[in-house]
Amino acid sequence: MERTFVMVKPDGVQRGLVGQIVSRLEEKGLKLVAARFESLPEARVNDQYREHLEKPFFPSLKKYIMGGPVFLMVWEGRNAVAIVRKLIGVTNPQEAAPGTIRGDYGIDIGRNVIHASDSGESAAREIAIHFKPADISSYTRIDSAVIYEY
Ligand code: IDP
Ligand code: MG
Repeated sequence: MERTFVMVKPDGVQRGLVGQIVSRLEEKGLKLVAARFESLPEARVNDQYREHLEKPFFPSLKKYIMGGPVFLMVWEGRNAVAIVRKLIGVTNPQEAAPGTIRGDYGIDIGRNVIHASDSGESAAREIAIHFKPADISSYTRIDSAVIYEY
């Protein structure tokens, strides 16, 4: 089983998409193991997006992410990192396939509704930025026996 970090960005929260997004991941069969609603402090935004610190869009990205509360989550499941990246769609919502979260809900690249880790390594790093080990629950979804073949 793998864990991934997912965040509904401020535009997604303000547009009332938290419930839809949680439902899509739940219905896929992934297991929610941690969640928190809060406004991110600057240090954690810099840490979260450290590979983009020098990019020309970073100042606007930071303003966007700090523009309101976000919904932080950890999801668990077999191949969860790759599955969630597929469910959210590519970075630019105009190119994201219909049926994906960005493809269904976004228009501009700088307002793309949701973040999800892009690798197992990023997932571990990003989860540790936002959650303590004790924040993450361990339980069995009652339907896991019919979601997984083995
Ligand atoms: P990702 O979120 O699909 O992993 P990244 O390339 O890691 O995409 O970029 C992180 C975030 O930075 C994007 O989700 C988007 O919010 C923002 N971003 C990326 N490229 C641009 C851009 O060219 N203009 C404005 N914002 C951008
Ligand atoms: Mg990224």
